[in-house]
Amino acid sequence: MTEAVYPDNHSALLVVDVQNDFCPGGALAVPEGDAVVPVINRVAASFAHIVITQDWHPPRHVSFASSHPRHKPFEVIPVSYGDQVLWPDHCVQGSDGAALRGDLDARRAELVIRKGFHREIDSYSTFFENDRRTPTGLNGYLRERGMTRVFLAGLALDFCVRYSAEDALHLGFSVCVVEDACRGIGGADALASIRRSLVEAGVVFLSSHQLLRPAR
Ligand code: VGL
Ligand code: ZN
Repeated sequence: MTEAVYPDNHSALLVVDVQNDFCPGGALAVPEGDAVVPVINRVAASFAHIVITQDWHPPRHVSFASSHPRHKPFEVIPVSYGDQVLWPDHCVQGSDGAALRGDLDARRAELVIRKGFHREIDSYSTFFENDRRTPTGLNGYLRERGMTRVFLAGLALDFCVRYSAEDALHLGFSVCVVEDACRGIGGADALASIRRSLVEAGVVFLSSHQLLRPAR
């Protein structure tokens, strides 16, 4: 039995991109993406601080294959800040696909942070856009409110969750991934290798069942 983890008052749950387009039936569906919702709803009770992120692209966004004639979704092309995977159009601002899942209990979230709204820059991480320079403001928010530890949950494990975890580590947060509250786009082998590299970097993977509820 692995040990219990107690999210204290300086811990935040980051609920990453639990949006219709990343769930089955959506434009960029993550396999079993909807399965994270009941887990997140349950673990949210363990946290005094909950922040939700939303992928929020304008039409004709640079990450959309449809913005690049002759290219197809899932191809990789060079853009100003490096390689960019091209995706089907997804999470277009104001669309149903961009909405948070209706069954996600967002009532106690203290902040909803949107990312990917600059047409020329994609943003996987909830801390920095893909140019690795443009901040989303989340670091400042968490710091100013005394947060030192982040717990990540949501979609997709191999993109937004992964880059958020790496940035959070570099920014000096202690970082946990609630593994059963995440799903990825890639296959099992790709996900296992990402997990290994994150663990090596210092990210703690834990199960939702290890999270204790604080006495508040
Ligand atoms: C994401 C691909 C494109 C994510 C967002 O939330 O992981 N992945 N946009
Ligand atoms: Zn996106």
